[in-house]
Amino acid sequence: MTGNRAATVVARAPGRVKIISLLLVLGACLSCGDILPAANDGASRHGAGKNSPAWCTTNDRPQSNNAPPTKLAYSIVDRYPHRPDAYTQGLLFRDGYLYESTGRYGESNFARFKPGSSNVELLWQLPDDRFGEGLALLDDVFYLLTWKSGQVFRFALQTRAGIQSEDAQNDANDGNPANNLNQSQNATGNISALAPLQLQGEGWGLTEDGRHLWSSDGSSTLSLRRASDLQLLRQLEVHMLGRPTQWLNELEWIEGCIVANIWRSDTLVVIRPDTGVVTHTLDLGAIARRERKLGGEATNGIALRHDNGHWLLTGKNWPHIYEISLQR
Ligand SMILES: [Ca+2]
Repeated sequence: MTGNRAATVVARAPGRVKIISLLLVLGACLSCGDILPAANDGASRHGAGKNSPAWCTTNDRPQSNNAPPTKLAYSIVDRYPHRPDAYTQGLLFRDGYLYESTGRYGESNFARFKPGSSNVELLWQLPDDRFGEGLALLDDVFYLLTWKSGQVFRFALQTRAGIQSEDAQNDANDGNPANNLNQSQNATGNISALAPLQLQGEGWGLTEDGRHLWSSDGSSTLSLRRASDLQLLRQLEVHMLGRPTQWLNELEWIEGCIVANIWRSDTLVVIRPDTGVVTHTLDLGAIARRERKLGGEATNGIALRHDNGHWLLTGKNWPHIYEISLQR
């Protein structure tokens, strides 16, 4: 229940019921704690208005955890060029730009470009012994996972010329300016390297809920992490039809729900962040088969286009990025 809906219930309740309801609402809020996802926080950048319910938690499907997920239909709105040498691992949209992290040893990089433009700005080339993975942007800091090294690169995004958050500035000056990066140690455009962080285990996909980071490691478990030090706050077991959903890869937080690629599958899954239940699936097979004929590999790469609510989807070495609109 969102804050607005709770307030509406209280406002409509008479006398003693109103007091009891108010206490229940207050109790629920006190138990919210620090680790609940900010389901509707951040509003526009997360694709939902403030206090609007998460669509995967208000579905019209049966409430049983074993109920089959609802299949999402979509229409293709547009198709854009995608650099075919990009072994896509992470994709996100911010202020008109797509940001992309890519993998493979000796080829991993971090780039940005505008949808529809073939003019790609290479922001950072990762060291040859680092295999790039998922990418997220939280509070104007990019987090870029690596596969097996545990190293998590960070970059500050200066949203206005000369302005950078105090934390990011302090971090950049702490004597460890991401010195494993083999490109210029200074800012590239309005991106500057921060000290990297470290996490245990493999890094696959990454996203953020407006408050914390969510990471995948190829298993059926997602990890909620504090952004400042990647400390594990909670683990979420993802399941569909009562069975664990393995190989969770690239992630995207969309309107209070987590959308994930499944490695070596053309199916996207929509996950409730409170229960781990897969509520919806989206079959990208028709698009993926077309891209594989053109040299593409696995489906990977999900970005919410915040300015119109569409999804931007691609895959490893796909020649195209697709903008789709859900039919729901
Ligand atoms: Ca993403």
